Order: sequence, then structure tokens, then C-alpha cells
Amino acid sequence: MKLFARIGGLLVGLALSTAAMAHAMLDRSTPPVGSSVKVAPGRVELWFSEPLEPAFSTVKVVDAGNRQVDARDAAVDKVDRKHLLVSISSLPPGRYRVVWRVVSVDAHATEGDFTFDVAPQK
Ligand SMILES: [Cu+2]
Repeated sequence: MKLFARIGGLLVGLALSTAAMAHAMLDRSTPPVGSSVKVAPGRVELWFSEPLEPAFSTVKVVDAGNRQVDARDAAVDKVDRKHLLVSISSLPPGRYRVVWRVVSVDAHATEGDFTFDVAPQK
């Protein structure tokens, strides 16, 4: 009985660690997390550690007043399903926040946000 309990615990531990590894975490982005860019980007792109479920994965970009400034066309790349992107029209200098929420192909949801700055023109 004691042995079975141990093996059971070990299996649960393995299952949990496998599930945790399969969550889609943000790998990198353009503009990079926390960066300051001189030229306002035409779109924001995010790359994740796992393929995403397109129907449940989205990203938006908001300004300092929490107004959405992207073109509301967030989509997962059909060719590379780890790649999520959204277009933005010209942004004035300021701080912008990228807010993402995705579901990976293992059905686990993850979310997060980061900022980037568009530097004032000189
Ligand atoms: Cu997962």
C-alpha cells in the first residue's frame, strides 16, 4: 500500500511537470519587452514557447489612457502557430501596453502583459 502511494505520487508529479512545460509562455516579441523604439512599429508580434489555439488566443495594445490602439485584427500566424500578431497604425510617442491571453494546444490558458515606449521625436 505504501509503495503504491509512492508510485502514485511520483506519477502525479510527472504529469504536473509535463503539463507545466506545455503551457505557452512568451518567448520574445517585437518591439521587445520593456524596450524603447525610435520608430513607431506597424505591428506587434509575439512568439510563444508552444503552438496556440487560434480561436482562444488574442493580443491587444493600449495607450496610457487604456484606449485600444491596435487595428483589432489579432491573429495567430497560420504557418507558425507559436506566432501571434496584431497591426497598429501610427502611434504618437508614449508608453504602450501589450496585453495577451493565449490558449496552447494542450488547452491551458496563460496571460500576461508588457510595455514598450515610442521615444519622442527629436
Ligand atoms: Cu499547459
